Amino acid sequence: MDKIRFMVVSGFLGAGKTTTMIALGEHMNKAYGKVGIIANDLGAQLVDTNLTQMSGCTVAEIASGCICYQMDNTVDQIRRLRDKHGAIFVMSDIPGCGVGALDHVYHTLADNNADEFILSPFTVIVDPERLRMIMPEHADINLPEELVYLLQLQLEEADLIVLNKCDLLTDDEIANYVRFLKAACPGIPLLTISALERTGISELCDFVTTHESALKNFSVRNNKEFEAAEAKLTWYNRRVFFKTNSGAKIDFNQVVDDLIEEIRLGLIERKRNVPHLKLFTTSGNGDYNKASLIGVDYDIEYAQQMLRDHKNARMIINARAVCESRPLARLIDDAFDEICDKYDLDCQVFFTECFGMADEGR
Ligand SMILES: Nc1nc2c(ncn2[C@@H]2O[C@H](COP(=O)(O)OP(=O)(O)OP(=O)(O)O)[C@@H](O)[C@H]2O)c(=O)[nH]1
Ligand SMILES: [Mg+2]
Repeated sequence: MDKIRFMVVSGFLGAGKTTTMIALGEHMNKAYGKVGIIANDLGAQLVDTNLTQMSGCTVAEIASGCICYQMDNTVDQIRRLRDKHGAIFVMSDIPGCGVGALDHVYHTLADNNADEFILSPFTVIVDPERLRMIMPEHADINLPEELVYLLQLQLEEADLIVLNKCDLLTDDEIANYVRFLKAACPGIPLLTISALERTGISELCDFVTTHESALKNFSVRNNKEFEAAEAKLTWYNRRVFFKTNSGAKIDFNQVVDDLIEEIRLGLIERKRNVPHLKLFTTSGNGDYNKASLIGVDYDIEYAQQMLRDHKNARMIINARAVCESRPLARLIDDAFDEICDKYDLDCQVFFTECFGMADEGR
């Protein structure tokens, strides 16, 4: 049997891992061969899985924990994508606070399954806006020092660095980021793309299908600073069903917008932040809204908005916040109350979980 290629896509919260995997998946399905995507995150009810499925890519989900700690499951999922769906290339992301998959995943596969898998470059997606934190300007983007360290660790781990969101930059700015990354990460290949506008994707495809991981020795086992960075973050996942009490159709784009603004205000009041807040809202008939906020100081970004009014909608909300878990859960509850009053909505909550990485008992 031919070997199958496997690749991990890493990168900071909101850097564009999911958008890049979708862009690459769509391109490779046409230009290279069948691709499978594993959407990996902590907890259940994930916006990214829904978004990736809407793209038409073949998707498997590994929720409830990083692939690093469930290698048997990961290998099973790769084999299933190969055997059931004919995938010749599988990529998986890891949670945006993640570091260590080179050690846990790549080295394990190289040691145990070298006859079955080719390991494509361990690819780290970088958002230029976040990069400013470690550039000479030391931009203060309202995130704690511990997360600055996390970004540095992620860069160190890379076989390939991909500077994303280049559509937001001038040519001079791109050149400046490239200069910085080449000096800060010597010897690590670098590509520039816009996952959103699909530029640089064919070059990325060529690179990851013709190169292999250098399998560097890089580990964060027993790294207390890494644990301290993870401990700053709280994960919040909720799924609800909204229904207008009057039975009238309304614009759920407005509901999403107001809900995010309420959460933003709640976080600002408490001097907290949210490196990535994601909402996926759908009427169930193909019409959907996908919104992201990558910090309280930024505008809301929409990958897609609803095209029509609806009288009900299902919503998944995922927050990866720099905020303690109980106040986060409370402020999101308050935000839901506000929008239910404003739009006269009935809101049935099916699922909520909220946990800190350092919470005892997990
Ligand atoms: N302008 C621009 N925005 C982008 C690009 N790629 C991603 N985004 C936006 O950045 C936000 C985060 O993108 P995601 O793909 O969800 O990022 P992620 O790394 O998967 O996020 P997590 O899984 O939460 O860590 C979304 O609003 C995207 O639409 C890009 O190339 N250009
Ligand atoms: Mg993602």
